[in-house]
Amino acid sequence: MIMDYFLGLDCSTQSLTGTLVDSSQTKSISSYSINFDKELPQYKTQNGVYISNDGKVVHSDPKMWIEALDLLFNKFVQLNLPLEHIKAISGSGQQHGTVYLNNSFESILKKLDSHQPLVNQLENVFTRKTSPVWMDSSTTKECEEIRHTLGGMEATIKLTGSNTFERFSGPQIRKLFKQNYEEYSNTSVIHLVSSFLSSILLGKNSPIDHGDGAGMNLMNIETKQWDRRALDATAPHLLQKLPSLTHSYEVIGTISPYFVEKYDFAPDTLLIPWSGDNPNSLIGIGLTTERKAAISLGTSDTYFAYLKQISVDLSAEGHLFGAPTGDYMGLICYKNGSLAREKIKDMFNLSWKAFSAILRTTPPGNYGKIMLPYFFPEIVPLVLKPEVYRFGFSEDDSEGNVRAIIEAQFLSMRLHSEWVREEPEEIYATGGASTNIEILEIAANIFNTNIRQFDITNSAALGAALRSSKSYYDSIGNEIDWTELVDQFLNIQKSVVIIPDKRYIALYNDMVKVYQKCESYILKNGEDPEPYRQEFIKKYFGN
Ligand code: ADP
Ligand code: XUL
Repeated sequence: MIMDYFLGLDCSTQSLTGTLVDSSQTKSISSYSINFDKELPQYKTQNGVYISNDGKVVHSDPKMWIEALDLLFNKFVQLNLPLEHIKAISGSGQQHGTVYLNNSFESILKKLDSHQPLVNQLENVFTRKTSPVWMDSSTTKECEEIRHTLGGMEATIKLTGSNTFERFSGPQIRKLFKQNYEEYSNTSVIHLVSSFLSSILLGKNSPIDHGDGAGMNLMNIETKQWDRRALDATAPHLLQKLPSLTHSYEVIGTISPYFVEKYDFAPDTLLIPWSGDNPNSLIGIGLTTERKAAISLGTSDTYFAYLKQISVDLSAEGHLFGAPTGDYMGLICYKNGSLAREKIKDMFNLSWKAFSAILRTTPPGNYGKIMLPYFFPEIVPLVLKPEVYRFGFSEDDSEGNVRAIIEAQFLSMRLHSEWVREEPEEIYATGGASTNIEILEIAANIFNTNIRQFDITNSAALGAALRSSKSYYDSIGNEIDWTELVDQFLNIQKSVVIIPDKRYIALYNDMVKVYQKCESYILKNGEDPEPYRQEFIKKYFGN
């Protein structure tokens, strides 16, 4: 039987995953992962990163990512996966992170020796040992400077699809240029995590796709070209240092001989540009039409939706990225996602099972106990100094804390996602925490929308595999429609629909208002939320 295999790789915050799909009649999906902390302990990362300066500076090691790539492919060989039958490969990277390389990068890639590990040969190509990643929030000054040069917030949003954000690549590049001019000028090429790993597979510099390129504050969101004004506002001679931009679905070449010789990939394996994890997830979770949305509960929590047309968030909290289909996606991102949930879980020495049991036995509304969970600096709303605020309960109240963090996360998401939320008929859930049905039940009640849980929780790797299959079939004249393609792979998965409990509609409609009062009291000197919170308690808990 002929099998058409496609590979999607996902270099996320905490792991590298490879998802292999068989696109022929049989249809199958299988996934394998390398966890950075556990399987590459020599890099000494915690949750895949290094955190310093009060949580503001967050970097990772690009050498760890390439070592993980060799490790994952070795695992594939041990498992006897049919690498020689893979027709095309694409990938996914945590967004915004940047990798700084000198002028030997491309020449070394062109003559890689398949008897040596990648990491040994690429040791000296970095002008900066570590890479700032999406959790970094140390560039407030640079954000202000770029925004000011571009004519203010609204002009910046309309030009690049987002306000300037601390973690975005442009402000990060500007920070390097200002703080370490030598490293900046020694840098010949600046890649994103996605285009960096794509280059390794390709054996030369890979382009950046429009999906991930939109997370840099450097790409014109309408023309999808590097924008001269944005480049000039960021750092000198930047155009020379950036790879070209391309559609996410373009074929960019074939796999480098290193991987053919070492792992037995076919020499004509096609490569499709890597994109960001969220654009890939858009495909993996099947959002190729409007009226559906997704929540991704990974290291970051994100809420996103496919958009046919350009639509920006002038309140400046959200982002407009390119979608792999060539259209757009709207997104908001939280830094206090899984790692904040883990903080509470670990604070009370709970397993996920015990954590979920508390969610099952505590009431919606949590007796009016409300948390603002800024364990780490937050993106939405912008909080630079991490601090956790509790209204009506203490730090040692285990039950109160467990429910409060989950309710806070989804109340905030409901509040801040309105610009991208055209009343979705259903919200699809993905990411590591989407296995947790109790968490999804709270989300369903807060959004008052059905939430669908899938058995594949890494939709970014799956999305990359599906993207590579689409480009491959298109390239051989066997065009397949995006929606038809994604539906085939959604339909073979088991999925569970969580239906909101109508008894809590009014409660959460009221609670989101109290939550908003708490947020604006702390962050914007708003009025005291206490009378509203007391009224809420009286109405729903009777004392
Ligand atoms: P990323 O892709 O950003 O590296 P993942 O999507 O793999 O992250 O998610 C990893 C996170 O999933 C872990 O940090 C962990 O907190 C969370 N997780 C795993 N299992 C559960 C569970 N049963 N309940 C809640 N969260 C979970
Ligand atoms: C999105 C964002 C995160 C990262 C890591 O803007 O910063 O979701 O892509 O997953």
